[in-house]
Amino acid sequence: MAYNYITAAEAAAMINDGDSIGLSGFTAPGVPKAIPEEIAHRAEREHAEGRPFKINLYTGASTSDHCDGALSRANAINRRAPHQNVPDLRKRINSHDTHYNDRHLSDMAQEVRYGFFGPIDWAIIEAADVTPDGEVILGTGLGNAPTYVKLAKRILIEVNDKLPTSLHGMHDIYLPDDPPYRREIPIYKANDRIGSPVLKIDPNKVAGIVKTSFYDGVKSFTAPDEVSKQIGSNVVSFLLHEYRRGGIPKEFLPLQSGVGNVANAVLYDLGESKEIPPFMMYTEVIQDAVLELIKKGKCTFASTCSMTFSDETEIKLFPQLKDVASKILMRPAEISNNPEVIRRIGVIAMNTALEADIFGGVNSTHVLGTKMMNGIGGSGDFTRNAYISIFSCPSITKGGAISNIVPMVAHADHSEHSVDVIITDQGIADLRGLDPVERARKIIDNCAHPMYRELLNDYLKLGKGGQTPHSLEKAFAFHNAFNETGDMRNAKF
Ligand code: 0RQ
Repeated sequence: MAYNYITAAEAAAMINDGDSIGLSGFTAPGVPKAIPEEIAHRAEREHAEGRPFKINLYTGASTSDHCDGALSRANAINRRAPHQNVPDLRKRINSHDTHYNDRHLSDMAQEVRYGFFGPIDWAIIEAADVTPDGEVILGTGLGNAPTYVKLAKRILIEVNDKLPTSLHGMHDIYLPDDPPYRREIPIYKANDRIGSPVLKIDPNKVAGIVKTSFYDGVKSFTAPDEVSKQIGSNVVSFLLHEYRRGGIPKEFLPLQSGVGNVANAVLYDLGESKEIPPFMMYTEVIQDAVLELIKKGKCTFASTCSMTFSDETEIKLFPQLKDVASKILMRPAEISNNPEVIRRIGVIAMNTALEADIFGGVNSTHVLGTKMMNGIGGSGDFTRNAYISIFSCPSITKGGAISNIVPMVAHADHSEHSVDVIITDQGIADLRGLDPVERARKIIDNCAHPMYRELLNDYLKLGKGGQTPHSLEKAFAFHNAFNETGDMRNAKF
């Protein structure tokens, strides 16, 4: 079939106020870049004329400034799910200009298929290539593209000439049947391929193709600071200790790691360790550090939803993609983050907390309990189902005015029933098998900053018994002290 080649502005002109749009991609990679910006311009013009114009925007994870940034500045997003990390959108969410539904990333596609988010008007996807009979080579991130193209009434495609067609073969596209017909996801090792290398779409639904030319716009990582390095080294000490004592099998187990400086520091140290054997990753995002491990042979395979490589890395890698193509598979988010698979293959999960409490609860999403940061992302998919679930964070933030170890988390994303190990720059608290009071002592002694230990012990003494001896009166004394005086050290018990 001959497609209609159009401009991004022509594509944006087809979108109506109130439309629901599903985008391909996961983090910046794979997310369309030209059409969302034009939708933002369209919204600005409509608003200037006094007309309403907002869309509902569903993705795989966070996007980029081309998308969430531009659309939020134009106040053009009514409803948003399942994850975000762009400051302009965060402001819209916290002021309720945008209704944000923070979902586990593995849940999103199936919940859209179940109809929980209503009909999908448009799928907008980024591709390296598309054939006349509707076979699409996707880009560097998948997200929930297979579900969105299946459900959408119409499809728009950005064919990005920076994406090499040698991406063909690096995708593993698989859509599970929905209950009551779903069978097991047949992944038994991180490198099992189960689906198709191309995304099949109905060419008759394609409303137009826009030609673009963009790298993904991911910035290179700055060298980790001293605190991140210390946390990273503590995580690696924990893994080594577990490995030596036989807590991790001799073949090692697949790793999941979040994004950011600590994740990079951990992967760097793992790469340097002579004792840890080559390992696989079963994760949602791989960054530059994983590519280095793959090149060194330390990481033998990475199953992911997206290759979140910096532009610098993409420019060097794309002409030589074939060298690593057999070591990476990109899968839809509901497979990269699939609870059944994570449990079966024994993934070791490493995620980051904003704050953790003395009993092992973790807050990953809400600053001081109220302001949305990014969302739960994939951390819940992995934490709840992992072989070992590790959370890390610095012991203090903002020069010590905030303790990241608090009496009770001001928002609960991961409960003590799912969290196995907490690690800060101060040390490691292995919580497995411990009761709440034992956990509290270990977290205070090993993870809290020395300047907060006495206060936390004072809090623990307030408890009037019970399995988890909280003082409901004083549980948020740290947060209240920060809100009132700008420093948690002013908490009084
Ligand atoms: O504020 O930017 O003003 O300096 O929060 O803190 O230490 O830079 O943390 O960038 O590693 O992000 C949990 C948000 C950590 C992230 C979170 C302030 C701090 C700073 C950021 P400034 P850091 P990181 C993989 C899995 C959930 C999703 C997830 C996240 C800013 O890891 O979004 O895991 N996780 N996904 O000063 C008040 C506290 C604070 C605090 C830090 N306790 N109270 N402010 N800050 N702790 C990825 C995907 O799912 C795709």
